[in-house]
Amino acid sequence: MQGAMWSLYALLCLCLWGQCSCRGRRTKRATADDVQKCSYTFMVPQQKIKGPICASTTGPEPDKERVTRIDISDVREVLSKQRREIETLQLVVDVDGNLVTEMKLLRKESRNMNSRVTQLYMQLLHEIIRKRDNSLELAQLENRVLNVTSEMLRLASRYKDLEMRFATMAGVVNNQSLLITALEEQCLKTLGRGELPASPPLVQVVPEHLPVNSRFTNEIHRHHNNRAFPRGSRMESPTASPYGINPPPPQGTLSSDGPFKDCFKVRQAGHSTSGMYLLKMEGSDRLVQAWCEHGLDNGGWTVLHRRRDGSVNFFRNWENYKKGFGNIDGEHWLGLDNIYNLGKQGDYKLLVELEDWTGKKVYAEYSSFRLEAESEGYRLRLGTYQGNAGDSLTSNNGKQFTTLDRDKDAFSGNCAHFHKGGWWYNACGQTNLNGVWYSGGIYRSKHQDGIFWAEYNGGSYSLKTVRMMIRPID
Ligand SMILES: [Ca+2]
Repeated sequence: MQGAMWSLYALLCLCLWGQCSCRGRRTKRATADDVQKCSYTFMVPQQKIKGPICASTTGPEPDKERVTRIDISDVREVLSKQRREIETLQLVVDVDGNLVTEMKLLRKESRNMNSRVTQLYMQLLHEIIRKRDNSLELAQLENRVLNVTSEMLRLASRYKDLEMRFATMAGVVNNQSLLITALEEQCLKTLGRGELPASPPLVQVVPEHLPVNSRFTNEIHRHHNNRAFPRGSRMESPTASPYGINPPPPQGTLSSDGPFKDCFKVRQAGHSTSGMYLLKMEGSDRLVQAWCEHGLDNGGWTVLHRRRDGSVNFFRNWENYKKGFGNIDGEHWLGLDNIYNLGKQGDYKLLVELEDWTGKKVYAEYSSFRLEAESEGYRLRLGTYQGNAGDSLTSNNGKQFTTLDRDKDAFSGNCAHFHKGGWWYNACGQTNLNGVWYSGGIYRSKHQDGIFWAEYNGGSYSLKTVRMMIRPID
């Protein structure tokens, strides 16, 4: 069946092809030699033919212009060959394109490499320069090390010399210490004393009731030995006295009247204002400034001594205590000579006014008061006591005045040295009103050198203010 179909198919194709070629020849022959009978050659399959069959009687004639299968096959072969060549050429072109791209990449990479090489070269140069600089710096450091080493050697040499000198000096000091010790022993033997003087006995009087508002402090507000006086202070020099014949102008109020015999005469003259007045005692040609207290007990009190703020140094020598020192309107000491001259004029009584750190004031009054002459060491002569402060001064009655440079007390040593003042010391006594002004009341010191009145608060309580003043006996 299938073979029959293929035979029919081939016949149809040949028939169609024959018509076309016949028609083409017929067209050409119609123009050349008019009519020429068309002949066809059919290849009849072996199957049974059921339709008309056209058969050529003359057979095909060779046509030189006719394209044969062979030609087509040749052309196709040529085309195929050319196609293969084209494909080959295309492959070659593609390969060349790849090579060009690769070349471009290689050139780019080459440029990058050149740039990188240049950079590395610059880095290398920089490194070389830096190393050269480091070498210079290293050389400088080596020089400095050498210099320092040299200096160290020199200092070591000097240190060694100093050590030798120190050893020599230490030997000298040791010899001097031995010599000083021997001299001290020799001095003590010469003076007939086998040992240094002991401290005076402490005042044992201890009050039952201390002031409740006392500030318990060890602070030395203004110590006599080391305090510095401010510039412009009216503090007098240790040997100067403000109570000479021609005293300097006073700093406070000074009456133009006078001079007076004493402050009681000032009061009698009608002056009722406390302040500085000019006095001139009988038997003396010296004018003396003094503070007259008229606000206490009808006034007329001549102030001999005043402490109130520690502004004046009371650790002074004999000459100072004789002539007086300090500020009349502040802390001062009127002077032993002036006190002596005052007492010579009549019968005076003494009032001692004490104030503690609570503001409480007490007093001790003595019915009579006078001093003996300088030749007697300004010996103290007191009457009987009355008052509310307690009697701490009677133990000093009949005693000469003692200063650091004139020891007249009953103690083996110098009471002025221990109590840091000047006073009619006994051995050494119950009072020290010219001692160190301590702030706050209770003070601590190796020796009792504060301003104390033993019957009032004891020897370890330094009073805040103190005044000693005299007035004729009523
Ligand atoms: Ca003595």
